[in-house]
Amino acid sequence: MTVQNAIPTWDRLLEIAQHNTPQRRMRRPGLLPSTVPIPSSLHKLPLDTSLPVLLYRDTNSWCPFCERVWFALEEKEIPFATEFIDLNNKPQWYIDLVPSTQVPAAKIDYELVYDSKDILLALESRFSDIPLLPTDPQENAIARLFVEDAETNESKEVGYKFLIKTCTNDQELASLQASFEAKLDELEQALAKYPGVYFLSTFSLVDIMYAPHLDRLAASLPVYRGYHIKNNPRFPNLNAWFAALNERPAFGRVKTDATTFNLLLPQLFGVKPSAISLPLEPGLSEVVQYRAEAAERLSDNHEAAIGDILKNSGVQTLAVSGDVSAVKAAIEFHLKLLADYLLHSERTLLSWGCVDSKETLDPLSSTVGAIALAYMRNRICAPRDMSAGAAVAFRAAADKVLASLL
Ligand SMILES: N[C@@H](CCC(=O)N[C@@H](CS)C(=O)NCC(=O)O)C(=O)O
Repeated sequence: MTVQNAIPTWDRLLEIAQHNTPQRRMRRPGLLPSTVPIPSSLHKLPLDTSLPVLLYRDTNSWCPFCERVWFALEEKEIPFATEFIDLNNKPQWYIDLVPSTQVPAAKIDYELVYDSKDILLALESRFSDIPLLPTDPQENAIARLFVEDAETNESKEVGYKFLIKTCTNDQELASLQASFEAKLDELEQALAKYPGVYFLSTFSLVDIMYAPHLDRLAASLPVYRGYHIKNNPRFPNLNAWFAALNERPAFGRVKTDATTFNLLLPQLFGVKPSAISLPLEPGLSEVVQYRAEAAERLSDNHEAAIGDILKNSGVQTLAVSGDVSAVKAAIEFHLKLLADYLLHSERTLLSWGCVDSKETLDPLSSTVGAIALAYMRNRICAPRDMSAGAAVAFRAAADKVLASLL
């Protein structure tokens, strides 16, 4: 039996993957992004009912302010539609519609609101079934001050400065670090004010205000500055807060994975990582549901993925006499191998190791496969293409299959 025959068809891979994960996306043929996550509360509304919220957000799902709003919509189980705005080429109608011209903006019952904090507060006023601010008037007033403080206390600005500012000497860098640590100390104290792990006695808008920014800083500071917030004994409350956030299904749907953000930083800010490798978050790569979600995305989207690899990874140069058919077949074969590995783990690699050696050792196929897998590993962007957990599983599996080729 050859490897080609041993690996199931795309349809079969998709079927097995969908059996193991409830995650689904809506396709948007010809548009960017090519899929959109289905809001987890969409089923609450009868079909053909107009959705109460329209969220305008960035095409690549990188914006931390948009993440705040999406997080709240998921927590509050509000069904919503999304309109994507290309920030590199904003449509004139958006510039005319939104005074700041920034994302996020939202229409809540057809009324425009913009600026993430104002959108969060507007959602709170309109949708009270699952409140994210205390109902007691006195506590509510304090909570609103905390929300305001999260916006104005400069913790995120000082954090990003430490992350990306070009420093001319060690002293300057040490001073940026000290300023950020002072901000984190303040947050440590703020987290200690109420019982429990959150900023208030229950999860609230205050947590949502901080989550996307602190999550990005915690992911990137180790790679770009060798500085750790997570597992740092100076910040026990922040660490308990991160752990609790990561248990929330809504955060799992909206957050980005560390690699997405770390790969993006040089492009966004021209910075260079100081760490040699970008470590994957431990623990997530073996979660069956995340592996299945990654396989589902790949199987469902394999034609676009193959087209993207052919066009943008450089493999076309390996085509013999301009005929790309063998290159294309090799890409497809290795992507199927990856999907199969995500679904069946070691069984895939075992079959890989004991099959027809001629096929296994075809150097053109292996070289194309290695390029395709390496390209896709870093091309995946969470949560644009799949959830953060699935992205980690995808990258870890691509690394494993790549290693098996070598
Ligand atoms: N204060 C705003 C900030 C929003 C913001 O900075 N959005 C960025 C994307 S992360 C943006 O739209 N950038 C494009 C631009 O400024 O033209 C909020 O909280 O919503």
